[in-house]
Amino acid sequence: MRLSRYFLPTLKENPAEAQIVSHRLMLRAGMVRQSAAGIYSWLPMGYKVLRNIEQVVREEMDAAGSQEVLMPTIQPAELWQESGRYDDYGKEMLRITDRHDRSLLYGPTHEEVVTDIFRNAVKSYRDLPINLYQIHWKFRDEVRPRFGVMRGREFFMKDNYSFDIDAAGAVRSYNKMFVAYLRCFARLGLTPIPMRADTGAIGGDLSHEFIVLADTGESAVYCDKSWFKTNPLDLDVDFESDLQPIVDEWTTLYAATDEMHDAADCPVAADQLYEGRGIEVGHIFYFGTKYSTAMGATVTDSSGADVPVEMGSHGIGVSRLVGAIIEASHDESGIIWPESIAPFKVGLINLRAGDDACDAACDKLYADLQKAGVEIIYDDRDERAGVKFANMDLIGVPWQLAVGPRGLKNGVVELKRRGSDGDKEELSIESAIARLS
Ligand code: P5A
Repeated sequence: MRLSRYFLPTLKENPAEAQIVSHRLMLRAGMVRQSAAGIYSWLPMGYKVLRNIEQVVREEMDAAGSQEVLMPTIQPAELWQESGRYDDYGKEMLRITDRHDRSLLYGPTHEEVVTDIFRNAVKSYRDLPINLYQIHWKFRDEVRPRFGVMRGREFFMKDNYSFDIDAAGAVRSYNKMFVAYLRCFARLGLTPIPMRADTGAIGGDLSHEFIVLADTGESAVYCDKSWFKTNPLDLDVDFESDLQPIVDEWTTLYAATDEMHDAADCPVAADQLYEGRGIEVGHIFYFGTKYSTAMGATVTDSSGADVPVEMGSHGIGVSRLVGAIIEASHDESGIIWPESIAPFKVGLINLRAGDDACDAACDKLYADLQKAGVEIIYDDRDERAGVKFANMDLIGVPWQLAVGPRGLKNGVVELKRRGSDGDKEELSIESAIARLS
């Protein structure tokens, strides 16, 4: 992509409405624009990052054996009346009346819709377990939408739903999601802390939030200091094996949310306690038969008896992750994207656009790297070098490749890794192509 033609409305000044760094940088880097309170449009570069994160999440859900579906954003009120949540959900639910006076709502979550699909289609324990997920928009009329996409009203969520014949199966499904989340967040360059959590409006009595440490986060974190020394994640997991030991290893350090920590039988000893703040990027729930009993989602078990199906649900805040990753990875000049989700891997900077030698070298680098399948943004604009470097720093492209007349005289271009304290390497055009391909 040539920057001269790319729709990237960057801002020089810090927008006054943005209180935290990720919100500031997302606006300044031209990633999103607010349409109404807590409702955002995603511009080309922001959308590219959102899609890249979505893809990592999708790959991990698929690896864990879940199947992707797409459910409607608009749901009938009847399903929520059946589950008993229509009144409970309160003002966070956006309620809609259609022209026939039927009550609808914009889904804040999809337990009811998926349970309805299940009860109409599955009748026998032989068809279980089933795991279904979608990556889709939700709407929650938050009292105080804030921090940009971090607490939006309309937001993008991955939501997975598991169906099992018994509690043991449901725990296996829970563990698969637990481990899939660890892998997912590790691929996104994050270290998540799984914390025992309150189940709130979703229900049930087993749940874990996955928290990323950030001073601006809205969640309190209590955990054992030794947690930070451990990194037991083996990315080569066989999802069919017993995952309980991995889950145990990640949950024995008493990490907990504040309510859970206060209620714990053996809270972390004062001298070992880390107290901080973080962002909740995922939340998994096991709620047994709460929805299946209320909505009559039963299957026959091996003895021929009808039993309500055991369920869980598992969410990842995909749009929130964009903000969380920026909170975890930035410096005073801008964003530092992990390579796994960067909108472009290479930023090519023509230090003297209009100079024949510079233009020719850049054209070759641009064409050859594109041919090699490298996502590249080429700053071909007639701008000062300082402006171009500042722009590349702001938008966070992992590799910056600068081409100038002085270097070219010696047959070299300059390669810099974003976030590497300015270490630059000079290399020939051919070796730059080989290195980045
Ligand atoms: C799990 C999947 C659920 O809704 N039902 C389906 C369950 N869980 S949750 O914890 O309420 O939400 C899952 C994740 O969504 C993100 N999230 C938000 N992101 C941006 N803005 C919001 N207002 C918002 N609310 C929730 C969080 O990452 C949360 O963990």
